[in-house]
Amino acid sequence: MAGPRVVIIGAGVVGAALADELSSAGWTDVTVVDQGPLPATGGSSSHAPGLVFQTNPSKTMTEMARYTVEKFCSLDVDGQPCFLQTGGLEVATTPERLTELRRRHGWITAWGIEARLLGPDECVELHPLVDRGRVLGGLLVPTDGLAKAVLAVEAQIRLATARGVRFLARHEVLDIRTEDERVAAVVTDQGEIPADIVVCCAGIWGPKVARMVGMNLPLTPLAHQLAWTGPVPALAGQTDEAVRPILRHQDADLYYRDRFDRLGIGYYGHRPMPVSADDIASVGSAGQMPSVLRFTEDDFAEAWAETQALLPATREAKIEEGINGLFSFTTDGMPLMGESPEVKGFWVAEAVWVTHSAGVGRAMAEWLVDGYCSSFDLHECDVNRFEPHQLAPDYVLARDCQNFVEVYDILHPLQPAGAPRPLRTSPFHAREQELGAFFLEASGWERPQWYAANEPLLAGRDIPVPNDWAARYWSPIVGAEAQVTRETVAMYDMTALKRLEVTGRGAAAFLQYLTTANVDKSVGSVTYTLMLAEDGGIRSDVTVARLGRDHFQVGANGNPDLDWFHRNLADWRHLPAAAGGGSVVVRDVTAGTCCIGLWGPKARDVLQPLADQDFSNAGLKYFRAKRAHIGSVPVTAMRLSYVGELGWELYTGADMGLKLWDTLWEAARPHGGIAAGRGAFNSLRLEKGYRSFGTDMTYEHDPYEAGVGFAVKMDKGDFIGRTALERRGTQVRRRLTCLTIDDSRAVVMGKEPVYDGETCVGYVTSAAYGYTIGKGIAYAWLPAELSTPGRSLGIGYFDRRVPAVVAEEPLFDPSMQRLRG
Ligand code: THG
Repeated sequence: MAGPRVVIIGAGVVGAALADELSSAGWTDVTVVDQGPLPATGGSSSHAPGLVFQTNPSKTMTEMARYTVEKFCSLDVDGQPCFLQTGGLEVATTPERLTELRRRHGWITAWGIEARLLGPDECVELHPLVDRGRVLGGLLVPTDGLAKAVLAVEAQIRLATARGVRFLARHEVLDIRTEDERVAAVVTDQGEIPADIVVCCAGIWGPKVARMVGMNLPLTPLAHQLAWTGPVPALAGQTDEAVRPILRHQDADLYYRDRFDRLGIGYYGHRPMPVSADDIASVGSAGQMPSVLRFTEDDFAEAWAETQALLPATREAKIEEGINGLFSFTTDGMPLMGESPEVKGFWVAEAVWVTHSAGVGRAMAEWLVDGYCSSFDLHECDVNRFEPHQLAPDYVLARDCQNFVEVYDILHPLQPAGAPRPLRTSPFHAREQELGAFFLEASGWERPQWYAANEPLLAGRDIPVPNDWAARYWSPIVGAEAQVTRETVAMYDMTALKRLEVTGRGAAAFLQYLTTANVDKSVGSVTYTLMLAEDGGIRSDVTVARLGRDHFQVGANGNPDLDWFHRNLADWRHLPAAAGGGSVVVRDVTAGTCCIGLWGPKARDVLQPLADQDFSNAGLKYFRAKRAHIGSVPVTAMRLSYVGELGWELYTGADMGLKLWDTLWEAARPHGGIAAGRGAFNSLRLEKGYRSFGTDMTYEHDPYEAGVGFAVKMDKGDFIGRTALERRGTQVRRRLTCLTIDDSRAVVMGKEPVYDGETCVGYVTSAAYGYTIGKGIAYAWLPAELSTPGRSLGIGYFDRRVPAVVAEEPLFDPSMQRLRG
């Protein structure tokens, strides 16, 4: 009844929240160990400044922040509140920032939290210390505020303790004992604690703890400056801890909070100061606060000057104390949550800030108890999302430091990470460079967005130029490449598409169980199918090609897919051989192979003369695969197209990739063929209505509302998620909906709010201009009753409302003549 034996390592904001949530869900055989005293353990929670700004480009992060706010508002310790709901104010002192605040207002509105854009006078009214002459405007989120982290830890410890959870202070974890690739016990300096499940919530010590089970945890503790002024005369007599909103001055990498008549000042503008987790003392040996380093005054000089400029009243005050406090940063700014890929029962909830802590505690508790998380979509948080190179210490350190530098920067959604680049290059890379490719990055792969060499194609074409923001990382060439794909033929570098090979006697049965469509078809079949979680949410959409009786190639979306296969395989292996158990192997073959998508009405004219196989419609039908030679290159050809045109994905080994490119290129040129980039690709797939997993649909959506119910075959045998789908039925409350935009300059980017009149009713997932249909396209999640074709809505875009109309989809070739011809 009490659930499995759980040991949580770390009693900071995350560990305490998890203990509370687990015990409230009925798992009470829980022990929380911490090397420090309670409730101020000496980790990051103990010195966290406590500012909770909920606004975030990630819907999940905003929702976890919102949960934290709501929970902390309901907690107190002997009457002392755990949250001071002061509101959160971000001010702009540059025109660029003012524009950025409008974008941020869009996100927070889209994610369902009330927020307001303010003029300069209103900013000063709310925060009278702000110099009216310096601010151009602000963004106010009234529910933001100050978390009292240590109090919140204490409150949650009390709740959990009352349900039987044990908290062991001053227990240093020395090792984690495993048996048969499972956790067995946590070894502390005061003896062993047996465990079925261990959850590492050790914050900045996380990498050290994870290494005890051989797990590489990609986070870096970085020092961040927090200073406190002495009394500010203008604040004299303030008897409440905080009366003004918490304040961000992102143009100068600064934030502020009240503490009676003093101010706390946080600063991200200094040089990155990374610290290796191994070099952080344990609490026992360092006294109270190994997560707090000495304040380096020189690094703060500019912050103080900027502060006196924005808040002139601080000129009458002095900096009295300060710290360089350690926090965790990750390569993509998201937390690390989930189970070790190798040691069963070892879980992590790491790189979590106070802002999201209670939400993460909730999510982890659901995940552990139910096997999935129903309150939050965790696909961006999965600890197993990383490609192997993203776990390299050099990469992690460089990216984490860069994220520190960029923490308040205005980042375009398409802006690629800077260094280290290039990392992964396809065999076509040299040719792409010769064609003047403008590269963006995908899973470390350099991927052309468009090719400068295609500039002459613009002659005679009228490609609409989008507004300023959408015109970044864009060229009119994108439009020309899209149109030429529909007119003649184009080559697309599809190498970044993750490819998994599934082989062995049980492969067909294994894949049947993991996916929603029937994939146990004839050799040569290709099937578009979904993978679901137990709750019926979409885990991924994949193509499954049967290349032999016991040999499948899966076109996947990322490392979480590989992890999902391995995780389920571990259970599958226990099945008797008769049921296919014990003989399935899953391998990521992406790096050793490559792929060109050859698509367009002339694709067959290019390919057939080069091939030793029949590529006529009779020779290889739509969604069929076969092996062939293209010139001297052995390929696997799959007839399908994410851009919605006749053609094939052509796969070969990395060794012959260049030869494949050159062979196709030479044959395509006389037909007017080109190389085309991802910009065109994205526009074409939206015209065709093809969803992109992780953007348009994800864990929180079921197949019917996402418009991919056709890929679910309830008349096949059992598969993961089937029972949940039966329970849910095909009725939907909300729907992924296609909108079109007539104003050709108003190209939106994704994550914008969608309005019905003055009410926000949903949000955009992905968008592009459709160069064939001559309209802007935006997919959006909307209530089902609003998703009827012809309905007029508005998209909130910076300070504008872009009129949009619900459209029948797909917008291009609904009868599939292009693809099946
Ligand atoms: N190619 C391959 N695998 C992939 C992708 C790909 N796996 C990941 C991702 N992309 C999957 N997404 C899609 C989306 C749509 C289609 C293929 C992959 C597609 N859909 C047809 C349709 O909806 O009309 C399929 C219809 C059918 O089931 O017959 O083609 O790009 N290899």
